[in-house]
Amino acid sequence: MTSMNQQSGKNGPIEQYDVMVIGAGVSGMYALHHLRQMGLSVRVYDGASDIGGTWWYNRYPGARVDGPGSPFYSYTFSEELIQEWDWEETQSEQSAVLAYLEHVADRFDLRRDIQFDTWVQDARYDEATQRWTVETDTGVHASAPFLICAVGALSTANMPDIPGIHDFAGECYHTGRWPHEPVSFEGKRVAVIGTGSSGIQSIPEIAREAEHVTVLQRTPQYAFPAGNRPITPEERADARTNWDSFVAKMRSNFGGFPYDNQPRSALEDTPEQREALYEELWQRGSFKFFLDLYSDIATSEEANQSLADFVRAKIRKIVHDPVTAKKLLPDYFVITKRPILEDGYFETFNRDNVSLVDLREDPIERFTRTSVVTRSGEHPIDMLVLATGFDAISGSMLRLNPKGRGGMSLAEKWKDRFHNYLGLTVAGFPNLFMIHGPGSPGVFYNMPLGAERQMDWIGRCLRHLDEQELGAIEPLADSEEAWGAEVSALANATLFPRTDSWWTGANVPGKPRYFSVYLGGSIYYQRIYDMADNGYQGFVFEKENQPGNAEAS
Ligand code: NA7
Repeated sequence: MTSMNQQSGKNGPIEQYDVMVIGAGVSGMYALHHLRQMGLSVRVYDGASDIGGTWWYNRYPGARVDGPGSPFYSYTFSEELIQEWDWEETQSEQSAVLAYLEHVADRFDLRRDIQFDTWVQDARYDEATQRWTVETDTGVHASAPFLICAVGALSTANMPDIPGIHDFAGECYHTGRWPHEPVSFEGKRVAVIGTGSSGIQSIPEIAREAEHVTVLQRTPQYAFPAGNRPITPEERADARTNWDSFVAKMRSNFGGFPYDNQPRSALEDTPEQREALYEELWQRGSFKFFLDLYSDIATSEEANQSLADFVRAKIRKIVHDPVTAKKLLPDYFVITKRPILEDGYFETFNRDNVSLVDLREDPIERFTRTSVVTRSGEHPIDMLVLATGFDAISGSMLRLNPKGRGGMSLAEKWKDRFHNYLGLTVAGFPNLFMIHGPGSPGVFYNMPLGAERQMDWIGRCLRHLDEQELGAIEPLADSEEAWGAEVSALANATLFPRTDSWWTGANVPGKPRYFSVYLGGSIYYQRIYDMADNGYQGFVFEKENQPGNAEAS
């Protein structure tokens, strides 16, 4: 393989690398480290001013890990990291996660190969040279045989298109693009659109300070107690002493955390026993709620109903005003939208300075310079918070919109479905790899660990190409079709596709509507390694610099 040097192109010098990585978040940082360890020259580009990706952007008040949490939401590639990093809480706040990532960047001297404040505007494959070239908004022109897209599953902000929204003259912030300067809510009338994780985490924080908060809710949500607590010295010592066995468990367990799933069906228990379990889990809180639940909550309507009823009863009990409580009651299958962890969200509606607008009966008509107007009337506001989420999973790949063989754009290829093979590669886009893209377990798995495991596979694939003197790899169209069928078959065995969510693309108008995450959990990693062991089954290779000389595998 080549190393970094420069060649001249018609627009000036072209930097040459072995691999270019787009994105310096959790995935891109590990990609850089791993590729460097392989002895490759790597350049990483990121539009942000520092590392962290989603954790760099999402600094809204109340932002926390809302998965199974610390210390297992972390890298596993270096044991030193667990030995030297003190996680303080189970649901770490954004600043703590970012501090950890900064520590990783320092420890492995990552920043020297990352170009920040640099947006990749164009990425295209050249069939003759078997190389990708990128052009950036800072005038960089660079080329490498391989392009790794670590662009993030939750990084392209979803901006609502509401009449007059650009006329609003007050402060306006999207939770996924929160300013770095402190935002004061004091004495302000704030409207919040959106009640997903970001809205539900930030609304109680905003309400503590603001003069008034108007929550504009399109879909009521099931939310569960976060149960955040300090990590005890014993837990920390246990994680450090037994790190290897924790990692082994993380790698074998379904979701990538060292916790076993409850194997029992809800229907094996009496209603009283179910109620007792739900109450116990509710009191304890945390994402472990979902792991310790019955095995069929996401597959059996009856099991699902029992938990949905339990949470609805809790909401009715917590919220004093019955009219508000009724508006807050969700009516879809519980956990078929991303489960949310909350800390005082429902209680917030008992405050005098918080009101709820149910957009399903009272939709937003428009914004003016000073207000939001819903069907029932005008709400004067000083600040608008858009907690409206992301064009998730596929959105950032489409924003990059790489051009593959014959100049075909990814947007063209993905207009009806996010065709891919193994959630890693795309036919017509040789030598391009995705981390946490559609077709992978991505957001249904411990994301730092998932990124490591996908990247290790990619590294092994690059080594294979080098050893075999192969110039390009891409999947066959048939392989993509079979993989797509496998993704859908797994999803269709559950209740997930039956609810509108960002998992199904329903939150973004015009987006292909299907459940694009691979629901096999850790089985996925076995599947992709089996494919590699079987001679990269389903892929086609080209010899170095001999385009068109394809060898099916
Ligand atoms: P989510 O979970 O996608 O939530 C976005 C919220 O914004 C949700 O309540 C949406 O309602 C609402 N929304 C989106 N567009 C509109 C418009 N146009 N009008 C009214 N309401 C709207 O994003 P989050 O940032 O909260 O969380 C994303 C993930 O980050 C989270 O799941 C964790 O994994 C971490 P809807 O439900 O679509 O009706």
